[in-house]
Amino acid sequence: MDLDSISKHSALHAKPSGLILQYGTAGFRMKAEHLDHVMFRMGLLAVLRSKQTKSTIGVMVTASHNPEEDNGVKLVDPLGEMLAPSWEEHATCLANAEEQNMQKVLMNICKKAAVDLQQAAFIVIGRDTRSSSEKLAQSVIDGITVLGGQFHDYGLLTTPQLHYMVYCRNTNGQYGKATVEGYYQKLSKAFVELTKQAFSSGDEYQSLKVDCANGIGALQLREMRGYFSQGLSVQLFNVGTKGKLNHLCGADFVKSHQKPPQGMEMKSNERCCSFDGDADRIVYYYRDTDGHFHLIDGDKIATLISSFLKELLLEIGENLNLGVVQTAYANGSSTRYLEEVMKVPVYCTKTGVKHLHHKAQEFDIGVYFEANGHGTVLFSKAAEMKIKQLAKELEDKKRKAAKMLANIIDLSNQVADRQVICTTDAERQAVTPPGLQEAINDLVKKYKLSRAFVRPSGTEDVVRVYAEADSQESADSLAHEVSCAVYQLAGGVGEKPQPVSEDI
Ligand code: G16
Repeated sequence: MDLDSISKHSALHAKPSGLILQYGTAGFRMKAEHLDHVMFRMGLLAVLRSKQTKSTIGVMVTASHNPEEDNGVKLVDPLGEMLAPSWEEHATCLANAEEQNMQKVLMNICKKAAVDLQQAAFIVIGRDTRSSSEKLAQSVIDGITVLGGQFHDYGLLTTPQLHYMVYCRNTNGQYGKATVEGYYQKLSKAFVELTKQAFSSGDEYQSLKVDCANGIGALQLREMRGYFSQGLSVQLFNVGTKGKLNHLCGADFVKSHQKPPQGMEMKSNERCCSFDGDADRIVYYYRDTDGHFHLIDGDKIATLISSFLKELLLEIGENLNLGVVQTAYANGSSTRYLEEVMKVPVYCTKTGVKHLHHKAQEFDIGVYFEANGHGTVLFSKAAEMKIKQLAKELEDKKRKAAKMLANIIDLSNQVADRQVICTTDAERQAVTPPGLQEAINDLVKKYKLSRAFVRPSGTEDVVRVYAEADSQESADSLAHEVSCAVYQLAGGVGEKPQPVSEDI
């Protein structure tokens, strides 16, 4: 490691003095103008992680659902999963090191993580459509090259596509081809097969309206739709030509405002959905014939997928264990329905795909979804082999069910000052500031079938307030009261929070 050269280049990406950042729910995020040094340093870190794991590592430049002015970086580990927690700590130390300490911090990471510096390193890079992303991706590349790493810059990609590229490269192409075309082919083939099996002839041709949040999803889906044109007709909205990224549109907007995005016309019973800025969230919705808006968020998606999987498992007669993982944001009714009606075990983890993913890996089939639309289905290697074997051996209806399960495997890309509030119990109980949890408990008692909690966001400088109750009015009122308690007990700084609640 040429430490002098690193220091020289690092000075070209100097850290604003005093700026302290934390590797949060999904990497580093903040105003784009403060991120140059972080990107350079994450280029360095990706090389060390690649050397240590002897595998390809991914770096995604995106701030996902955040406003256009923000940016961020997510690191992707060898099997397409989020960076390991011990390396999140290294990332935080490196991002916060003052210039004069950079060499020492790098050497420390190498020592603690037993990095073999002689080992080769390979990094793949993707970025979203933010105007700041291209330059920030270049800073990542500067960090990679100064440490002698090799790289492939994919340019504009969705986050799930970058996860896919990493996984393909580390499985020698067995999972699929590490190209954008390979991604389209793999997913569309499984989708077209699955829909052929699911519908009998004479079923209506399916169509879907997609709100692309004015982000990268528009570019990729425009290319991809040609691959599944037989199974689905897709109309794109909010494609980035007029509106601002994530502004009045996108999955986060639709979920938190419980209404359609701007820029999309909805007729009754049309199927619609929204992505977020890097297309790793999806929520569906429709209007019924009376004009009422219905949202199918992550909770409902998890329930629908689990019912479908359960039916197929019953059909093939296999007793594979199926579990669902949610976060504290999951609506209580969805949890009750899964546990009591569907008899599926449900687990609650902290917010962040990385936490849910980890838990879901404990099952033969783990369905995980955050209410905001992040999620997928994980199949254990043993379950995957069993299902693929049965798809060859079984006959008639059973064979069809096994084939459908096999297509679902290929379709699910299986590859994660507000700090005054500290939480415990999967972030459902506030430990600090003193008195806050007691205040929330007292407020909750005033409403029927109610629940509420607060937690500091890991991606934005806000405190999130969640509330549910037996009516929209009560939920709104509880959310408002809880946010007032937060405002008072957390010091009364900043803007008074504007809660958004949800009917159950
Ligand atoms: C990221 C994470 C998600 C998390 C979301 C909000 O999403 O990947 O798991 O639910 O942030 O986190 P918080 O409530 O801590 O701000 P994205 O789509 O922004 O990458």
